[in-house]
Amino acid sequence: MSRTALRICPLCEATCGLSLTVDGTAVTAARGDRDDVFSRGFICPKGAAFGALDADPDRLRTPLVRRDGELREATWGEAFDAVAAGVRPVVERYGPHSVGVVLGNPNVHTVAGALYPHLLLGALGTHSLFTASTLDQMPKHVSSGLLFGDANAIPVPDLDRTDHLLLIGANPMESNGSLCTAPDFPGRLKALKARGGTLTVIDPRRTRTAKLADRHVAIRPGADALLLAAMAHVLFTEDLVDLGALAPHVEGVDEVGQALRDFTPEAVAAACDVDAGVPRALARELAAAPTAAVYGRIGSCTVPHGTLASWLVDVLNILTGNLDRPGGALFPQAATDRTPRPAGPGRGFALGRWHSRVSRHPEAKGELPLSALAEEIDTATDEGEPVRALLTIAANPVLSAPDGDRLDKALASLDFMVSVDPYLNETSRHAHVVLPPPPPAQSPHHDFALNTLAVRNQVRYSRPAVPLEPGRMAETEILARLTLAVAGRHGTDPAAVDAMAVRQTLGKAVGDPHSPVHGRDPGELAAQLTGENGPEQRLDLMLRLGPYGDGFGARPDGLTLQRLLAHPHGIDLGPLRPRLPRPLKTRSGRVELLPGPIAADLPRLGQALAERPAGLLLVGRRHLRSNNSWMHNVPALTGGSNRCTLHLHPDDAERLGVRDGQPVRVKGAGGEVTAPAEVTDTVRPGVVSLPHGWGHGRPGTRLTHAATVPGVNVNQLLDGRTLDPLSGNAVLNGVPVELAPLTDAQP
Ligand SMILES: Nc1nc2c(c(=O)[nH]1)N[C@H]1C(S)=C(S)[C@@H](COP(=O)(O)OP(=O)(O)OC[C@H]3O[C@@H](n4cnc5c(=O)[nH]c(N)nc54)[C@H](O)[C@@H]3O)O[C@H]1N2
Ligand SMILES: Nc1nc2c(c(=O)[nH]1)N[C@H]1C(S)=C(S)[C@@H](COP(=O)(O)OP(=O)(O)OC[C@H]3O[C@@H](n4cnc5c(=O)[nH]c(N)nc54)[C@H](O)[C@@H]3O)O[C@H]1N2
Ligand code: SF4
Ligand SMILES: [Mo]
Repeated sequence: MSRTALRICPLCEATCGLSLTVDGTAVTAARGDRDDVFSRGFICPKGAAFGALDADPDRLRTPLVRRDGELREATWGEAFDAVAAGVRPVVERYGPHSVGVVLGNPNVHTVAGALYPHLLLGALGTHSLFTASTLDQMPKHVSSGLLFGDANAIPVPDLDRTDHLLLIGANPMESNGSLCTAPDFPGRLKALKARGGTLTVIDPRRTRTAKLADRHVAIRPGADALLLAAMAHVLFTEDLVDLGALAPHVEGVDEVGQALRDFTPEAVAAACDVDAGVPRALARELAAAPTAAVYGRIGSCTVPHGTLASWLVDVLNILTGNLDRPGGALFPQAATDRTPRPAGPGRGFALGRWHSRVSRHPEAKGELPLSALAEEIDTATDEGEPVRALLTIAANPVLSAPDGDRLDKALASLDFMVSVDPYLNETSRHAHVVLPPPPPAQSPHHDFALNTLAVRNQVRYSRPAVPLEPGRMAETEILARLTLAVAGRHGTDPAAVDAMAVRQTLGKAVGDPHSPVHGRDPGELAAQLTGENGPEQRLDLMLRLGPYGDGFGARPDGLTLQRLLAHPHGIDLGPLRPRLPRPLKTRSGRVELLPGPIAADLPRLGQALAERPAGLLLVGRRHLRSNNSWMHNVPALTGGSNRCTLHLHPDDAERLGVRDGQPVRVKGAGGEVTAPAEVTDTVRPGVVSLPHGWGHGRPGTRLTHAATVPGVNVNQLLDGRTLDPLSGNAVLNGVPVELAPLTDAQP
């Protein structure tokens, strides 16, 4: 007897609603949910493989604990005993910063990852926090922090209404979008064109997205900040600056014009390797469009000037009056956001409140660069203790961060390591304790993080599609128990963690004059929470205190968990709306268009005007049937065009004597790898491309299928020393490399 269960897809940022066919406890099919208020039936091949991914026989079913050097199956009780016994002595002997925490990408796709890491970090009190954000979007957080006073206030392009989209270093036809949650991004791009809108794509590769574009600019990698600065320059010199309704909320416009005066189209042309007419035309088109949105992603962030490029994206949106207006770039308002406060000055955003121990990298948003994790473990200094114990949660930095070989050795040297991960992979193989979460069908889903980046305000919640298998533990409970174990409260009922979170939130809310529950009794409010367990009660709490919530009776028709459960396909909360000045938390209460740290970094960009890289530059790429490092174990998602090959342009292939399919040795600052060449004119001359997340098959891993098509780890070419200084983000694109073709006989 099969049944249908609805489940939001957790596999990428698009958050599509799926309709799963469940036979017993197995998911036998996944289709797009046509009634989903946001995704309307869209699904991609990864979502369609939900059942195979869920049932992957290599998923761990029980915790593993290292005994006599070997990872062995253990009970949950034994595993948490081992965690407490491993972490506490390190904290007590060397202090809290000697315990590192690594949070990986899937934390933005799980309920557990949204509700517990901050509590875990609070319990530990460590400054040694490293996340996938510094391999990804930290430059955007820093630019938002500086411009708007809130690192999480990230404007998203109004995809469904804009007349003109300028897309920089993003390939949503493969990635399905990022920092812009939009199920069926491809369909939304096609709709933009169908309604007469225009699409411009800036990318060194002619991607599937670039093929859709009205104009494709194949820029030299790493040069976007220069191109965007020249565009802003043109807006000033051609009198095209028009802030419109934004004007009263923005300060520093003239100062930006002054600061960018050297970045003329002629001055940037050679470094970008584009004609000076290009930035001029792009700026004029942007200014002339009735509405327009500038949007930058991975290719604009993971480069040496990532924060400046991210800042310039919003500067262009602001100078053309497109920030915070329909059809431009707006701030979403998610159902679990805090109740918006009245406008006014805030606390602002600070960088560098502490520094990494070895290379003195400044923290950003409470994080240190993931590129610096290996040295924080393997290098002694007089400054304090190295990281001696590590907790990795949903992260595989051995493949996703620079210089995996060094990190691999560093992890092997730790006193103690815990991984919360469903797989024994390149990273978790070093753990002393592995705590496996259940497969997605057995987990609840709500997009706490991604709804704050969605192109339409909406709210959806899925309860687990399948009950927890015997012997499994919900990931929410795993993280609650982990929090207690590292805090020295091992053995306490994990419900205490949720109860504490509820008490804290309510305590603040009742004391806040702007809260709908101001002055009420927290105990009485807590007793009203519904939900089957602590995490559901916390969701209920956030919904009820949020911008659409019932305010515990203050707005009787408002949102509650019960109301959401009555709408299994979700509740549409309408298109994005202008919200300024309320999201601003700068000290001035306005958008600070030329923040000090940005102004101080501009001379470095000035130096880049003279750069003319002579050799080859490496960029990455993504494939629709892959996701970072962990989906290569599902046969349906590998093979075909999803292979770890080195793309290079026919001109470069000819010059270097490389044949299609021939193995090529690629050398970078951090090491070398060998991959088969794929000669293609989709990369521009002077650029080669390798995808990331490959390089499987190290001993001690359990990824049976992935090990048969291992690919190579592109991040071995990086040494981790090249960062965007403001954000600490790794430079993963525009990396200088050398190629040497191998004869088939050479290894
Ligand atoms: N060269 C290069 N490197 C890159 C990038 C690039 O473009 N180029 N991209 C970077 C980006 S944007 C990112 S976000 C990072 C990603 O890098 P990571 O954050 O390391 O993420 P993944 O590689 O996706 O690994 C995710 C881990 O989570 C585990 N996992 C999967 N589902 C769950 C779950 O439900 N719960 C738990 N606890 N664990 C789970 C997987 O088994 C895997 O070990 O990679 C970065 N690395
Ligand atoms: N199928 C699939 N979907 C994914 C993922 C995945 O691995 N696979 N990962 C998810 C994650 S974690 C993220 S963060 C998002 C990322 O989502 P996107 O940002 O859309 O990621 P990419 O597809 O890597 O697109 C980045 C583009 O930048 C280009 N590029 C490289 N260097 C430069 C440069 O210097 N300048 C410019 N202008 N362009 C450059 C590359 O050629 C590439 O086409 O995707 C998410 N979705
Ligand atoms: S686009 Fe992303 S969210 Fe949608 S089905 Fe594919 S993997 Fe899942
Ligand atoms: Mo990412």
